[in-house]
Amino acid sequence: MQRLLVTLPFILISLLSHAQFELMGTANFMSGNCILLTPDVPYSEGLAYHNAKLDLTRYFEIEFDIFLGRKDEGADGITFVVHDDPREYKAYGTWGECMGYGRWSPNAYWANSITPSIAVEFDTYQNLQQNDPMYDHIAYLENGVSFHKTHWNNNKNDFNIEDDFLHDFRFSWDPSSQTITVKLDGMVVYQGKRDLVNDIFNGETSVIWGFTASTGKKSNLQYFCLRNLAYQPLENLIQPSSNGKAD
Ligand SMILES: [Ca+2]
Ligand SMILES: [Ca+2]
Repeated sequence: MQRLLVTLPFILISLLSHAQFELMGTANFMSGNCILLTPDVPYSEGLAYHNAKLDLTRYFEIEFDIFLGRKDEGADGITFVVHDDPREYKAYGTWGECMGYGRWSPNAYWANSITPSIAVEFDTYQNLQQNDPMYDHIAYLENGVSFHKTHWNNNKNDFNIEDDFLHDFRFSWDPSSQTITVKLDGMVVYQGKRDLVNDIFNGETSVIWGFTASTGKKSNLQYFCLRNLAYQPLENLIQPSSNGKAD
């Protein structure tokens, strides 16, 4: 039995595939290893959850391409969500400005929203009720609250992500420092420290993850494309022996 020498920065646990996603609403499989969230049709809502839960006790990095549309005047955007909602793979939030994730008012507890949860929204339409700026932006959200006090727009008042391009999205979680890092096209768009297991998920370490999106009066084609899910190097990883069993 020999130990595997880890030379790559990450061990790829899985190359993602279509079949690993559970779809709701307008979500549908597309060609090119992509999953449709909403067509360019008003009042659509689509969600896609990976069927294997994330383990928050371990480092991970998730990488996708996201597409937010080709009309600068479209709506509403996509969220990446990590949740432990009791509805599990049937959990969804309010359509339109809440992007299938949140609720229109923080105090509207009766309204559909995904909670307990964290999310990152890629917001392409200004909704004053959610404190949106006039330009496209990215914001960190918790427990189904779409309202946000801060956002990221690369300090550009013409920031636009409905530009007919795929955008490289990465989300990483480091449990040792309790740090969330979100990147878009190589730029850090959110970084924060949070004890996710205790402060959000009430001690639960195994959580569901995926994407939500919606349209409202205005719309856009919105989808994501599969790339990688990677875990940290495993120094003690044991290579299976020739009979397929590890010892
Ligand atoms: Ca825009
Ligand atoms: Ca919005």
